[in-house]
Amino acid sequence: MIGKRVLGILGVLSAIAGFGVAGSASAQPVIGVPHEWQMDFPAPYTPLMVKVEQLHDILLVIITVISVFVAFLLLYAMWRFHASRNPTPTTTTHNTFLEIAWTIVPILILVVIAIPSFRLLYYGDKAVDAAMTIKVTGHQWYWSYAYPDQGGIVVESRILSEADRVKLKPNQPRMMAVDDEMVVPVGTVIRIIGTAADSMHGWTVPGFGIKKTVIPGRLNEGWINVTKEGYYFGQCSQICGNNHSYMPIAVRAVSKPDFDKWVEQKKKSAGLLPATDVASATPPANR
Ligand SMILES: [Cu+2]
Repeated sequence: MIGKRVLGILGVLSAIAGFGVAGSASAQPVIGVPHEWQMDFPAPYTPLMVKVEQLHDILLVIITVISVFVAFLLLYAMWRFHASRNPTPTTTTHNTFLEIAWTIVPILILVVIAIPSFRLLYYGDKAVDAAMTIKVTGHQWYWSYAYPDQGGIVVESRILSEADRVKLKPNQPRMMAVDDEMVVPVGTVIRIIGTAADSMHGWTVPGFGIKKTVIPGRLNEGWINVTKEGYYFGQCSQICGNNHSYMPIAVRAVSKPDFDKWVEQKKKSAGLLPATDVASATPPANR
């Protein structure tokens, strides 16, 4: 009976999940957003986020074992040494072996945890063989994205105005959609360098596993390699002033040919040099 009910609930849940996927199916589906009743991480869309989740899963096992062990010891001590069972307490105060053990064992556990943690930190730290670079700049209160390898085009990304926010399209989640998003090609290692123009900001896209604090006068580095086409969203993660919550991050991952088309279009509208192979390899004259 209970088994049947569980199966029924699972059926309903999978139907809802299936509907959600079908409902958002379009040329550029919105995939990197939080979902209602989400309990876990967002789905990973870069190799880095896959590794972040793997480390999380290992740590979850370790902390669960530790918590269960400590809880068992507490409960056992409460039961075994209760006044009714143990009317005359022992006067023992020290046990050298135990004290060394409960110092050494946690140290060893921390060392074991440190190895994959540091590996992951260095994995996400620098882009190896990046195909292109995007420079992210945090402003009060919007983002700008410069593409030095694409002739220096710059995208300014602002939250949709109040007027636009009341007639949102399906691919524009409320408070996260912007007027002009960062566009990246899929399957490409992209170096992200970040700085800020005024106060500190945080360029954070959960689905990419990237969270870079951007600081005026400094350049921080990270990288992404997005595996799936679609819209991804994130938010500024550094309290940066009164419009901190109004500078969302929107990234659109497209195929490489579509990215080239987008670059051409941006160059044209910015009045940069005509796009030939030679021209795109030289910095624009008006910079
Ligand atoms: Cu900010």
